[in-house]
Amino acid sequence: MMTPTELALRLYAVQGLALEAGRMALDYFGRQESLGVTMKGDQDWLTVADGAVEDFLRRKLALIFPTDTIIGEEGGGEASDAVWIIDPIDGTSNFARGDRNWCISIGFLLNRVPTIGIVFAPAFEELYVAQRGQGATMNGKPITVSGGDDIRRAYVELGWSTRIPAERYVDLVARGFAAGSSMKRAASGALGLCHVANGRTDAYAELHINAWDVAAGIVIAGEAGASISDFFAGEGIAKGNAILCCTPALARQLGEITGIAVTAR
Ligand code: LIP
Repeated sequence: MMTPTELALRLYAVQGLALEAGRMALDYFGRQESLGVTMKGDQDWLTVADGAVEDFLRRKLALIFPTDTIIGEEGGGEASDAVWIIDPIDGTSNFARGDRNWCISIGFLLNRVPTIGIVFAPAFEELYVAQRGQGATMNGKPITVSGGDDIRRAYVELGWSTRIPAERYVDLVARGFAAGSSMKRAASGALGLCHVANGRTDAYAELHINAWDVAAGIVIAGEAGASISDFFAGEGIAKGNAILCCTPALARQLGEITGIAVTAR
């Protein structure tokens, strides 16, 4: 059993690490010519900053919390009852092109339950923080999802990657427009979930996404009042899963449109 103090220590320590990692990433972001951009696959971007920031977070987390395990996008890792799931740069395709929509994402799962979420978007100076049962904040102020309840006024973000056949994505976009919703893609799942949490959008959906993109955002959006599909069911940690995160009032309709099961809170 982890005590409330041990959890509070983790929440406090990792906010500091996220800010430090953010400054490090912002320094790289400012030197676009030396990012050493490569492709891990089609439309799957990588820069030297991803590895450097992940190494920094791993070193610090292992030092402060030696019994916890770590899973990172670049270096992988093992799950355990106390596991950090980190994405050093989420939105790397934006980062590599000088677009500010990227972030550091650090999630903590206790006994497979998403418990702590920290997302820092340094180029926007926006720090999202949440702990299970304690609400969510952005830059220290409480945040909640929008009251969006009408699909014809809904603003929906749909994530995309080459992990899913383009036809399935195009079908989903067509169904969303046919229902009357407005849609966008901004290439960072972690920030996509945070934007549901602070009401900038009414929903985020993606047909397949990885645990490191959502582990933190699921806590933040959940504590802000969102209805969220059960991403960590089955092999979600190891293999990823589909995700739907939305206002409770839109859960039924968006569940039908996306085909992703979500229970309204
Ligand atoms: C990105 C995710 C996004 C997904 C992209 C990519 P990355 O993560 O945040 O939701 O649509 O394809 O996987 O590669 O920037 O860390």
